[in-house]
Amino acid sequence: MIHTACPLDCFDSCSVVCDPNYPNRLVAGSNTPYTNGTLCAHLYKHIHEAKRVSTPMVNGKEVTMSEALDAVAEALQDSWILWRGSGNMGVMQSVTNLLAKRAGGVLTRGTLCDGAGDIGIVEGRGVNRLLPVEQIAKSEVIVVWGRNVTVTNAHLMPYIEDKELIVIDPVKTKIAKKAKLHLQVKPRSDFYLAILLARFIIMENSEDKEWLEKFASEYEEYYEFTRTFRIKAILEHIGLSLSEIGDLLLMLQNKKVVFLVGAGVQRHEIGSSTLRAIDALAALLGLFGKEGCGVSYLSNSRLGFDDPFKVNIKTEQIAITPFSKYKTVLVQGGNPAESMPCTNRVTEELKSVKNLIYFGLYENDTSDLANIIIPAKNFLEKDDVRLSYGHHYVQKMNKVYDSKIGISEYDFTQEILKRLNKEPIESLDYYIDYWLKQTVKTENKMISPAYQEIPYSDGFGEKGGEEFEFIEDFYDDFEDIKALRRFRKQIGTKNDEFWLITPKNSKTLNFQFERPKNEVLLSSKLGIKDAAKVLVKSIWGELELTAKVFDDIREDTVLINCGVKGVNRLTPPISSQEGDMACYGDSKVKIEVLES
Ligand SMILES: Nc1nc2c(c(=O)[nH]1)N[C@H]1C(S)=C(S)[C@@H](COP(=O)(O)OP(=O)(O)OC[C@H]3O[C@@H](n4cnc5c(=O)[nH]c(N)nc54)[C@H](O)[C@@H]3O)O[C@H]1N2
Ligand SMILES: Nc1nc2c(c(=O)[nH]1)N[C@H]1C(S)=C(S)[C@@H](COP(=O)(O)OP(=O)(O)OC[C@H]3O[C@@H](n4cnc5c(=O)[nH]c(N)nc54)[C@H](O)[C@@H]3O)O[C@H]1N2
Ligand code: SF4
Ligand SMILES: [Mo]
Repeated sequence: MIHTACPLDCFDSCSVVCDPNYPNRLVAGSNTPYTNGTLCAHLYKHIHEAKRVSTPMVNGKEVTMSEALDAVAEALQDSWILWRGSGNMGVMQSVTNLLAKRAGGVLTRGTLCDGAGDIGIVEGRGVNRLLPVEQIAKSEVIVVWGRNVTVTNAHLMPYIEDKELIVIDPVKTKIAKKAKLHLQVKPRSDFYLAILLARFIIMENSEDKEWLEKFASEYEEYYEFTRTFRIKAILEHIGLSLSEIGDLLLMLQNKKVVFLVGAGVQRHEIGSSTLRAIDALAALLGLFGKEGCGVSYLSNSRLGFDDPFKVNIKTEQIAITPFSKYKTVLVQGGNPAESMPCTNRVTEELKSVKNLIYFGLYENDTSDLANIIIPAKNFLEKDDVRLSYGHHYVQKMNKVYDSKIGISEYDFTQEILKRLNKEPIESLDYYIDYWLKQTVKTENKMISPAYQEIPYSDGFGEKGGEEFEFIEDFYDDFEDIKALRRFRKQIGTKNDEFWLITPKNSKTLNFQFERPKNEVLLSSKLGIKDAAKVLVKSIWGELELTAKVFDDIREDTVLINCGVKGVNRLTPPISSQEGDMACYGDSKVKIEVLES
């Protein structure tokens, strides 16, 4: 049997085994205990259903791989930028950083995913350490905050099902229906909710003074900061009642509490402050460094590793990559023409570049625009190492079979460097070993060097011993931006606009596989009939969709699934205040009924 791991962008990073005689029959492995005997349908679709690009193409003509690589080498003599998506989460994807370094390329910085939250955590705690699943399992109360666990993180369910569940989400998700308390908060208001909760905890004298004196002694100054926000204004802004807040506070007291925070709370300009305020709340309750307590977010999977692919070269912010500044754009493992915010801007820019190279596994909206297409190898056809943002196991991804289709990222890098007469990089084994030798080995498993059984038990900062740092200043001018005011002037007032949320769904993995139906989900209170044709408009673009009445959502919010074709025409071309992160949640929309 050959061991590998699921390469898809997912909290669970499942362990996979393959019988080389039946190489496409994938079975759950045991290199991480969380895989627990089951793989999901995404992996099946990845290998069996998604239409693969198999032939290299240059300017619409089928060519050999060698000819296509010649064309790439030629194109990289112009100014160029590498834009990498998250189609495959193996570490070897980043080997192309070395190509950028040696061949004069530019990289992107930041993420489309979790970067605002990550920086908010780092500012408060000094380092974003993963809360081990074992600690989540030991908790008594779980607050699921903007994380759709049953859909995006299903392998965690057995660890939390028996706990007292609180869910904070604008949607009554499947897990919200199981919860003891569901706070159906307004989108983009979690920062304010966390501030209010912090203030009430101190007003009621229920903060953990003993722990705070030792590890977060500036909590009284933080209390003063929370007092600069008006309670009444916040309650209105978050769309919750005082009694709901009271219920939540009661459930959090003197219990082992874990906050399971997802990417959903931080897809905003202010996303870093949101995570920092949630962390501050956890600190007031003394939830760090203790068994069965903590805040779990998407961790930095490379923490503690010396990264052989780290380079120090020019970068552009990923969410607003200015493609047209470059003659050549190399897209690897991603689909910016759909996944980036503000699709109208992105496609216009991608169309304007001289050479758009797509290096990927499937046909997608970006490959449709590209003039050079390089087929990639899939994860069964190459060696790699899988880290995880959801657990601390490290997995070697062993090649299962050779294939004539495509080229690996490692070979791509070497072949282009050769064509450009640049110094070759080290061997593939060198890099794989470089990662693996840094892991900690226990009971036939490999663990990240950053693993700590109970993170922050010695305090904060990279080495411990430091205090938690509370947020001291904050600004939020969303309602005041010029573009939003102009939009309101053009097409109506504040009262008929809705928050747009675009969360993940069970059918698709980001913009891959079966695309969700072209629907916008909205409350029956809007009076729009099921199946009506509607035009959804934001400052940045518009999209025709079918209305689907959905009473599990707030009436001031509409939902379009991530993966719906064109959804990002509606999202803004901005980067978060900190963390260089895309702000998919910073969009308000109007709905025009075209045909009911
Ligand atoms: N099936 C499936 N699984 C996936 C993916 C997928 O596409 N499909 N994608 C993977 C990737 S790349 C990632 S980053 C993770 C992300 O997984 P999650 O962290 O679960 O993120 P989202 O699905 O974006 O949002 C989670 C929840 O946040 C809610 N939400 C939206 N806006 C707000 C808000 O302002 N406040 C609050 N409190 N809640 C809000 C949504 O309704 C949703 O229920 O999932 C991974 N797993
Ligand atoms: N509106 C809205 N937009 C979003 C989000 C949202 O919640 N709402 N979520 C954002 C998030 S969290 C993320 S992570 C991004 C994801 O954004 P992207 O990574 O750009 O999107 P994917 O659709 O996952 O594209 C992955 C591509 O990788 C390619 N691929 C797969 N395996 C390999 C391989 O081994 N090698 C190579 N070279 N290519 C491979 C496939 O061809 C596939 O098309 O989307 C973001 N966009
Ligand atoms: S749950 Fe996630 S890691 Fe596991 S097989 Fe499915 S996509 Fe892959
Ligand atoms: Mo993501």
